[in-house]
Order: sequence, then C-alpha cells, then structure tokens
Amino acid sequence: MKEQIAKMKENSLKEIEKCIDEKQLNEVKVKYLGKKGELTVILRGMETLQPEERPIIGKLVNQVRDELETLLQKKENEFKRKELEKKLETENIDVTEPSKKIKLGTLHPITQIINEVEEIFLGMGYQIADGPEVEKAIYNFDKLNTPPDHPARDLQDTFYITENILLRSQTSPVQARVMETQKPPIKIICPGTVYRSDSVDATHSPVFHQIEGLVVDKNVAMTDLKGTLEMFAKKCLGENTKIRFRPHHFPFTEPSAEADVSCFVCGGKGCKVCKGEGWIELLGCGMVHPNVLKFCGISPEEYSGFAFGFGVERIAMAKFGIDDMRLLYENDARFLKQF
Ligand code: 2U9
Repeated sequence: MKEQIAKMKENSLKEIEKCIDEKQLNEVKVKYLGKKGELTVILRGMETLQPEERPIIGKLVNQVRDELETLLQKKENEFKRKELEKKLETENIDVTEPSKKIKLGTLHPITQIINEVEEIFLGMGYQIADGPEVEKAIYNFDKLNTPPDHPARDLQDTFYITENILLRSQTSPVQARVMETQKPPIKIICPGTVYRSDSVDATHSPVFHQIEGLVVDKNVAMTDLKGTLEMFAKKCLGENTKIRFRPHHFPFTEPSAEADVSCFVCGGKGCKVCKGEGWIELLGCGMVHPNVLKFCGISPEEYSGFAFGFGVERIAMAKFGIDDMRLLYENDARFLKQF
C-alpha cells in the first residue's frame, strides 16, 4: 500500500505541475481529493489492513493530502495573480473619455410657477414665509375673522384632525403667525400646499397649492395693492397685460376684490383660453380687515395692510395651456417633460 500511495503522490504532483489554468487544477483536485478521488479510495481500503499498520498508513495518507492541498493552493494563487496582472495590463481606463449622460428631469410645472412668482416678489423687496400644514383652527379661521359658524369651517369643506386641529385650507395662517411675531413693516409671500375636502375633477383637487401675499405698514392703501398686482401681472404674464378689479367678499379683507387679467393668448379679443371673454380670473385680494390686524396683535389705528391670494394650479394651467388639473398630479413623464 505504501508503494501505491507513493506512486499516486508522484503522479499527482506531476499533474499539478503540468496544469496551465484553474480549470485543469480543479480537475486534478477532484481526481485525487474528490469524493471518489484516488486518495479517498485508498483511505477506504484501509479497512483491509492489519490493525498495527493502520496508524502508519493513515499518517502517510494525511501527509500526502496536506502536501497535495498546499501545492494546489499555491498553484491556484499563482493563476489568480497572473490573471490579475494580465487584467491590469490590458484594462487601462481612459479618464479623458466623456462620461455617461445622466438623464436629468425638469422642475414640475407647479414648482416652476412658484419659483417664478417668488423671484418677482423677491425683486419687489418681499420675504418668503413658511408655516405648518397641520394647523390650529384658531390660525386657519378665527384670527382671519372667520367665526365658528362660517360655512368655510364646515366639516364637509375642511379636513379636521381633531376639533381644533386641521389641515390648513389656505396659507393665510402663515401670515397670521408672522404678524403675531414680527413688527411691521411686513412684506411677505407664502407659497405652500393647502387642503380642501373637494372631489377630484378637471378643475379641483383636495390637495393644491396657493401663494398668498401680505403687506402691513403705516399708510398702506388700496392704490398700493392695485399697483403691486398690476406690476406682478405684467412681470408674470407679459408687459402688455392689463388688470381689472371687481368687488367681492372675503371675511379677512375689507374691501375685497377679485382681479382679472387681459387674456395673454388673444390679448383681450376673445379666444378659447379666455372662453371668449378677453379676461381671465387671476386672484382674490383686499385690504386686511381691521379685526384680523387686531386678532394678530397689530393696532388697526396705527397700521393698515393689503393681502392677496391665488391658486398655483390655475396659473400653471393657464400659462402652460393645460386643460385638466389631474395631469399635474399623475407624474407621467411624457406629460411633464413638455414644460
Ligand atoms: C391675512 C389676511 C388676509 C389672503 C387672500 C384671497 C384674497 C383669495 C383664494 C384665491 C383662490 C385662494 O387659491 S384660492 O382658493 N384667495 O382670494 N386670499 S385675500 O388674505 C389674507 C391672508 C392673510 C393675515
């Protein structure tokens, strides 16, 4: 048996030395050390030996196996190193090659309008104010001169979280909070998401965006409001845009008005966009109600102010010629990449 082991050792060492790649090496490994390998067969044959011979042969087999394993490992390392060297030689990276183009998206039309409006008002010396979307009813309604029995406070129209906490239905509570914490002069716009319990259709969504503005100072008059909004309309919709004011009612402003702009598509002649009217409704506005000033800690005897508000979706739809509000929320890239 000793001779058989010695022969096997000699053969296997020769075969390992002859291997030229990992594949061949693996084959030799299986041939000698595998489940049905030669060395394994020899081990099984030990049962036929005399008991005193067994430890001697066992030791010898273990020595041979260790030797084979060491040599196999050495060879394998050698092949791996050579392969790496070859790779490093051939795969050189050209760092001057242009990189892969990253497909950049575009800003959502709503974001584009908000950015544009912010730029216009920043240019007129306004600051941008922000506040919570989960709001106290006192800031969303009471301080804005909207008493508990007002229809806007109906459970059908506003999303209540508790009796006194709700999802803001307008960004006006932001202005109320600013008035409470800052002394006039105040010149702010408040863009943000607002929530109303409306069913989804082509012109309504329970989640939409508003931009509201507020100016409070000494001697602020209706003429300041009109001049500011005329300037805004021209900058936002084109220098030839005209603006007109119609009386309206809001609880938080007195007097109140709605403002229309001459149609930026037909210039006022009448077309599909303005539905033949020549005018498009743009926003609501008015002089801040004295009660609102008082409720927010500002003396109406000393100060006055104006405010305005509009829906961002409406402006985006008019400016980009979008006829269904739902398109703005579906996030279909084929739609969005047009703007
Ligand atoms: C304070 C005082 C007054 C904000 C104003 C409007 C008129 C208005 C709506 C138009 C369409 C919002 O998107 S919409 O539903 N807004 O018409 N908003 S005056 O007046 C304020 C705000 C805050 C403290």
